[in-house]
Amino acid sequence: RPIGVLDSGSGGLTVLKKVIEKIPTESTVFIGDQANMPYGDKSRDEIISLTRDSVKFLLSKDVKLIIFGCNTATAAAMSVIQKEVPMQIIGVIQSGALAAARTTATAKVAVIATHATVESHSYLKEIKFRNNDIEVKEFSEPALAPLAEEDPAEDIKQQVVAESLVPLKNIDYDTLVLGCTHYPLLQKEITEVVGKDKKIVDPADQVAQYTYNVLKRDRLFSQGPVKHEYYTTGDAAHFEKLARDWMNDKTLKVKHV
Ligand code: DGN
Repeated sequence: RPIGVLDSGSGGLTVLKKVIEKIPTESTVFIGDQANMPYGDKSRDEIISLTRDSVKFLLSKDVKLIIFGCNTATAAAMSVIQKEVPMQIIGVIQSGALAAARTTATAKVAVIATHATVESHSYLKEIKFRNNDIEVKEFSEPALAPLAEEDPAEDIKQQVVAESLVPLKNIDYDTLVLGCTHYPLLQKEITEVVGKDKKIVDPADQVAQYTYNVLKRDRLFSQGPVKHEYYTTGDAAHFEKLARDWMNDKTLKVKHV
């Protein structure tokens, strides 16, 4: 049985890629809810209801485990939806918080995320839960997920990222958490703006490790042929181009649902 991964869009691919690299023997089903993207500016109830629809889709594909490859869905919907399904849901925020707490040497962490994730203060709470001495500053970046999704020309990406990250200039931190799964798609531009001296945490690395641990603990490893399926509620051609580039697979097919 496959592992299911959901997101509001292509950001979840950054999680999926790390999971496949870590556990190449597993089949996966990915659903991006591009038709309703971005989630970051929606109400908690709306995010829960949209995430529930994607979970139902993944259940119809007989998944054995579900990864919320979306910080916004993890913050708003994971605790509610976990009660409704029989298998474990793995979110991205606990993993990101753990990685951040381990990475910072100065106990000063900055988090960039969607509005909904910042409003929930999930990163602040989860990082402080691990080490209360760490100072956490959260910044909402409404322009960045749509930017990654649209994937415009390089100069436009650089300009929007530079403008969005101006508030980071005035604070003291050594570790930056990419608190939205779309942001690793812009990691090159983000690194250029914040400087190479900052440590950048992509929660997906820890998510992949944690997923491996859960499969091992619950004896859920698969044997046999591996298949990766991709679905979107939006424009399949646009998503297919982005997914082929990011996943490095020129034959990858995306279906509309
Ligand atoms: N990729 C999602 C996240 O990690 O929060 C949200 C992107 C969005 O819908 N704005």
